Amino acid sequence: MTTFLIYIFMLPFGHATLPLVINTWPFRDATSAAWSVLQAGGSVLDAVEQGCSRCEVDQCDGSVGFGGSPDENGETTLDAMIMNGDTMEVGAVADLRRIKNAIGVARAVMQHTEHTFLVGESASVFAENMGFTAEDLTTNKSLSIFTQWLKDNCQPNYRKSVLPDPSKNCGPYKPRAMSKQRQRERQIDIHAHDTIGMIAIGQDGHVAAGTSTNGANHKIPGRVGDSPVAGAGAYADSTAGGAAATGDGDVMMRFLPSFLAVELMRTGAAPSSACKTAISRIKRYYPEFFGAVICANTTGHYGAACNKLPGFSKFSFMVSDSQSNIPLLKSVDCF
Ligand code: SD4
Repeated sequence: MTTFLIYIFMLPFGHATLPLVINTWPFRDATSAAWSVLQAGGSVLDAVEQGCSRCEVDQCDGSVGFGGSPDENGETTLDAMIMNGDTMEVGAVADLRRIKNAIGVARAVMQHTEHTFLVGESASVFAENMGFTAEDLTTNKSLSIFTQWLKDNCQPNYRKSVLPDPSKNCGPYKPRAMSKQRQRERQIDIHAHDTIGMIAIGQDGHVAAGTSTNGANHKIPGRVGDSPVAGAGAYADSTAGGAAATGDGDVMMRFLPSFLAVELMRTGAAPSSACKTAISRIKRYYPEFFGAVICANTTGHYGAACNKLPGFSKFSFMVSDSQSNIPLLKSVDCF
């Protein structure tokens, strides 16, 4: 009995049962959609695709998918990726225009090309040729975010070392000498969720992971974040586990946190500690970065970690496994 109790207390965050679906933020319907696919005998890739697609249709929390994060021109563009942890195949798209189902296009890149990553207008043409519907991704909401931003003299924005002073003026901008530049605080909205990252692990240990996002409000046209980059936004390896990240992708992608977390789980680290180490690595250089990582290993243990900031002390994520059979909201204290 004592040994049993000790064992229970030693268990890392989360019980270990397979299959498992875990995703960033409280996007319950996305978890449900992925779980239903697994329950119906579908593959983990289908689960991740369907789960993330739900957010692309429903605009989870009003923030993922079309009608969000208008860029400096007011346009919404999408980034997405999907990874098969059995074969290590990846399909990804970035700066995708006019197509709502970005993760569907990422899956098409994986299944119908020898490539990994398509971007921009050409990715949209590829999608249209593959039968995806072209639609306007602008909504009244994204239009009003954009209009307000113009009224606010294009604040906040991502420019630096340019003229006119980007902290007071709209563009067009020209480069200015680096020496005169004062590092401005990064303007990240920690309440905008923008991104779904999901991991699905089958009964047989097959791991898949994926992401879908509209990126960052007022991004510079052409900007690609971490979400569609394998090892940054998500990573899957059926010999170790899966991970997915959310937050300030411009910073996070420099550290490949999802890859790092999976590699740590391979060496035996518990998922929560793998996630923590991935966050710590970024924190060392960017103590104020906004971000979180979810991790799951092939035995069905899972965990998450986030960087504590004023206004961001807990990170919420969703889990579905055979113990609960319905999506459960979990949260972790940031550190
Ligand atoms: C990006 N990582 O494009 C995404 C944004 C995000 O919560 O995750 N927001 O930088």
